Amino acid sequence: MSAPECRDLRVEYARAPLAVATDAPRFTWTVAHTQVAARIVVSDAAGNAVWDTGRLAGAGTSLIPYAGEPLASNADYGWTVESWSADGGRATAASIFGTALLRASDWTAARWVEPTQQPTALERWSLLDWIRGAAGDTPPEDRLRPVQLLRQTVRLDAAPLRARLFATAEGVYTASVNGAEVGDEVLAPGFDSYAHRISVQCYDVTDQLVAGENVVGIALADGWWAGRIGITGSSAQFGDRTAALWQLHLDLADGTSRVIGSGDAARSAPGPWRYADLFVGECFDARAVPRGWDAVGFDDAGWTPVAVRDGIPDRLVPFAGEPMRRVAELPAVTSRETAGGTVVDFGQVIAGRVRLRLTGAAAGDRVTIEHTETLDAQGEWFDNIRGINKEQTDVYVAAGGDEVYEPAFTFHGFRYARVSGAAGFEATAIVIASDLEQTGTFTTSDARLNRLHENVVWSQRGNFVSIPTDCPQREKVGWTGDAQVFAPAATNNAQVVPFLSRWLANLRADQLPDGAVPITSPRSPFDVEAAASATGLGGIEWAAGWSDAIVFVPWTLYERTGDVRVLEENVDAILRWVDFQAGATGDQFGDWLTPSTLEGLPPHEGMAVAPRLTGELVVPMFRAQSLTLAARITAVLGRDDEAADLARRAAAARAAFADEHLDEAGDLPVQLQGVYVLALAFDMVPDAVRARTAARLVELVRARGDRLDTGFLSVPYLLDVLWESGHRDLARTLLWQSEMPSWLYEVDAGATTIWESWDAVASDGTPRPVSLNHYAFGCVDDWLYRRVAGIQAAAPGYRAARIEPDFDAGLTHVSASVATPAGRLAVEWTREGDTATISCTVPHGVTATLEAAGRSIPLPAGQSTVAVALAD
Ligand code: RAM
Repeated sequence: MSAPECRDLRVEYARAPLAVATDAPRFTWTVAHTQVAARIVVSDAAGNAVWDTGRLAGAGTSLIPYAGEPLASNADYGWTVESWSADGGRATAASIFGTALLRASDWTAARWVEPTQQPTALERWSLLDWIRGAAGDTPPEDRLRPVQLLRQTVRLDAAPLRARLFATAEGVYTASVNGAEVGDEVLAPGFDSYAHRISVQCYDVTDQLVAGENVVGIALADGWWAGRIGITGSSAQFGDRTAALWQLHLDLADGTSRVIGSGDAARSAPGPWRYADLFVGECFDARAVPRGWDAVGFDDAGWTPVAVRDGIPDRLVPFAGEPMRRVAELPAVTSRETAGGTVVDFGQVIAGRVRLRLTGAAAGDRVTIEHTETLDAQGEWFDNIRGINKEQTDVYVAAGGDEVYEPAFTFHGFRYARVSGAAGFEATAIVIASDLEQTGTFTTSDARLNRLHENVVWSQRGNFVSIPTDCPQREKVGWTGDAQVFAPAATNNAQVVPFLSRWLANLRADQLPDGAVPITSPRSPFDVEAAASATGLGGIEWAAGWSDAIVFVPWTLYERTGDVRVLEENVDAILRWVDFQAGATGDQFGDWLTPSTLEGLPPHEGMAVAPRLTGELVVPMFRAQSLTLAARITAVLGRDDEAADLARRAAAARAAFADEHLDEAGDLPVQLQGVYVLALAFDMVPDAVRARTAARLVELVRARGDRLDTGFLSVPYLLDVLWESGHRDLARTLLWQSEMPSWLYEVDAGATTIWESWDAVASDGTPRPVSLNHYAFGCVDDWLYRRVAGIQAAAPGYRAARIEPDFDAGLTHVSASVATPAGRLAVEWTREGDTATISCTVPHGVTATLEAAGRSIPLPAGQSTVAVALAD
């Protein structure tokens, strides 16, 4: 027995966070012993205890909510945990955390400042315009506007002991103090439903401030606020002018504190970016950098005063979760001269941008960087992302000499870049993502399966970019359906709770007064108007399987992490949604992109077929399943009467569905795999005919040559439904299938991410102009962890785990792990002939059972190895 030990102390999932966004943060640690009691003490900066739980017998180790004296805003705290083991041992550990500006009343000094600016030109397009490929031909420099710089001098009598800068913008910004950028975030403040909430960043600037004059500098671009965003590339969806807001909190040596804010002392001027847009790209003119603009001593006499807005809106919220950062760098793998420029291959489809190290540039050289995810079958340049304002092109105008350029206010989806106009250069791809802790691991004896998993991880990284998006190039939109189907897989690969919780806060803010939950979030006022004035797919405001994200995502997070607060935060929105859903009808996306429904038709006609065929069936199925999950959620929250009522309503919804849509043999009116999959997965089929319905699904799979024909909504359940109805071999066949449509077809075709369409690249290498980075179909990754490796949460947050590997998966070796709230749970199994050897690492606090060869074997905490003989 190892000595008792507490490790990995966290507050709101983060280690020693600078500024937690809540006044009731939760405390988590892991133990190397069986904990029987624990005590938490939180102390303020003066060392006074503000919370002492005393010794709590039976305390958990995960997400213990603060319940002490009210926490102050912008304060630092220390905390210690003591943990007692069963044999009387004791371990203790300590950590720290700080708080954000938690209350509206904290904004005492700052005012919104608007640089002098021409508003962003209004470019408004409909979905129909997009489909028709409509676009103006005015080049970006003639219709986009420059990034604005703001500078404000701050005079201090003495350097502070502690200083925090709280900042945000309507737009995207970088902030600096005395010429040095603060923090390492990119594209702050991130994307929120700005009409309802704008996130505020907190930076530690203690070491950057000096006695005397200091300068706070801000560079401010259109971003999601005013830029051309979404599928249609329409501009100014939240506003047509950018603005910034910041407040500096200083603690001084004499024991006093000072708060200084943005205001009319600020001055502005256009910066060296001729334009900067998240989709179009940016143009940076290095000759136009006003040297020293963000430092003391710069003469800003030529700069203009700013417009100062009174009143701080209550939409300000402290940023919660992980900011976007540069999370990796990829060197060029190959580079080739072509007529259009040098084509550089980074070997991996990513979201990010290219950093160029230029050599021998002459002043005024115009260097262009274009981006694409694939080349054509001949290896020539091919733009896979098209449409209005989808240029994905950055331009650098050199100052002359050896220079380094990395775009600041844009990111693109690409694997290849084409660079032209440079005398000499070295290119590096900079991967941009929300900087989530990467947690799960999964490798096997099969290289193709490993690549499939890696592709999912890359698509997760490439689409967890401030919000969960559908794709990082064409849309960058928070499609609720995509997040819904992918959430379970996402939980294995990264710590997603803070990230998805923040997105859910946006989704709740976007819920309509009648309870309808929109199909995308953050949703701009423009989105709302556009949907209201369109018909058909463009007019959809809510959709089965999309809007249900408000129920499914919190439930998934709870199942995988045991985080009850996610349920508490969302339950009201969930109940409003299921009430709305009770009688709702309307156009649907249905089992979106079902392969067979797209065959032989032009894409935009084909896309409308699955909605037409399956729309009417998915509505009642998601209605029933959301009621069931809502019943479970209210039960967890101890709202038993509501839970009973919801369960009754769910049963009635299922009975009505069976009456209306199932014939006596258990067949559905539409002969597509997806509706059968959903009917079985959501328990829409009475037990008496269930086997027959499953048999029909098997027939449908066989009829497609053992290939899947499932769309967005049903893919996540396909293999599970087959497995659970006893068709395990067919589930395995589908996993290993390499004919299109299939997961391994993409791998064999050289995919490095998950594609939007199974046929995005034909077998001869011919690409279609679609996204190669859509994670929805990557939901199968959850199957790899749960069924192939066999790691299953048998109770919320893995308090109980079932380890049930598939030794017949066609593999000789699998190694996988997930981060449970109690620590890492790892499984490694090998198969040799008829013997399987399973090694498990089980954290203290997880009750794990190995299910193998018909036996249930309890696994102790710590490491253990079991060998089992496999029957034929
Ligand atoms: C597309 C998106 C997304 C999907 C919707 C219905 O535009 O790419 O993946 O959810 O349509």
